[in-house]
Amino acid sequence: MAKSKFEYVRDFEGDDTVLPNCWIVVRLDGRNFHRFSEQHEFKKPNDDRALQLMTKCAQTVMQELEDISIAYGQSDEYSFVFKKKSRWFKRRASKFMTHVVSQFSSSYVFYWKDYFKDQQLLYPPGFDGRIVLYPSNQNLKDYLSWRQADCHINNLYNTVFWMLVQRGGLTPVQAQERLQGTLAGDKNEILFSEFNINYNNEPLMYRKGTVLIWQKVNEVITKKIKLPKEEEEKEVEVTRTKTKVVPLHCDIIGDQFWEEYPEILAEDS
Ligand code: DGT
Ligand code: MG
Ligand code: MG
Ligand code: MG
Ligand code: MG
Repeated sequence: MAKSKFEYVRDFEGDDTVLPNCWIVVRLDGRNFHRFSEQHEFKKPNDDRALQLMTKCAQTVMQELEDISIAYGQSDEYSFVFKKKSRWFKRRASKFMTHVVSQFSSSYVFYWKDYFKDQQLLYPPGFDGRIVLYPSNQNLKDYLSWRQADCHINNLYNTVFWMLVQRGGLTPVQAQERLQGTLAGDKNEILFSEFNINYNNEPLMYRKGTVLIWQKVNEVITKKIKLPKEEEEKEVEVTRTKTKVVPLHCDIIGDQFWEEYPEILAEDS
């Protein structure tokens, strides 16, 4: 087929193929969710509806796109880890990033009403995305540990902060001043001695964030079958194994998680 004289413009497209043999991480984050959470009256410091909607969108991303082996989310962010050996879209960075962010954003709007039953979506939310490559398993584990440590630090701070404001009667400025320079131990102590709260008993989803992994689950379904010698259709129960995306709220900084799920970092992934 003859080429048009315009074809040369293709040469201006840059090559954004990512390095082989590296874990490909795409992290997205809600744009100006400080405002978005205020306008949609998110519960402070943690809104179950908002966190569960984020996780629903992340599950959708894992199911719709190829080669994502694990995801981790907290607050208004989610990270998706693509397999080292993935050949999806010839490993083009822009394809990974844009597919993740657009699938997630449309899901956020699509599933909004399932989670926020009494709260209308007031304007279209947006998410930013970035892509980072990690060449070793240790780098990848450290990346995920960094995000989970961030979740812990922010959640501890926010939990005490909002206790001081909501139950301690402090203004936000006073609460901020009270917490300036305090260490984790001091914050735990304030929660315990002033509000009778043991931080370790706060919900795991708030303290650890959400890990999404693939797991085999048995599903029992009823199937209609017609036996050759019988007139009527018969209902029978059959068990089938399906691979599903399951949410966990567990520690991923220590070794235990990685020993329990060795397939996530397996050499051929
Ligand atoms: P950005 O990401 O630079 O466009 O700006 P923001 O405002 O999204 O900042 P970011 O991502 O550092 O912080 C997340 C914001 O989202 C933060 O203001 C708290 C809010 N947020 C996230 N999850 C919850 C929640 O469950 N409840 C409430 N009340 N706020 C939340
Ligand atoms: Mg930010
Ligand atoms: Mg944000
Ligand atoms: Mg954020
Ligand atoms: Mg196309």
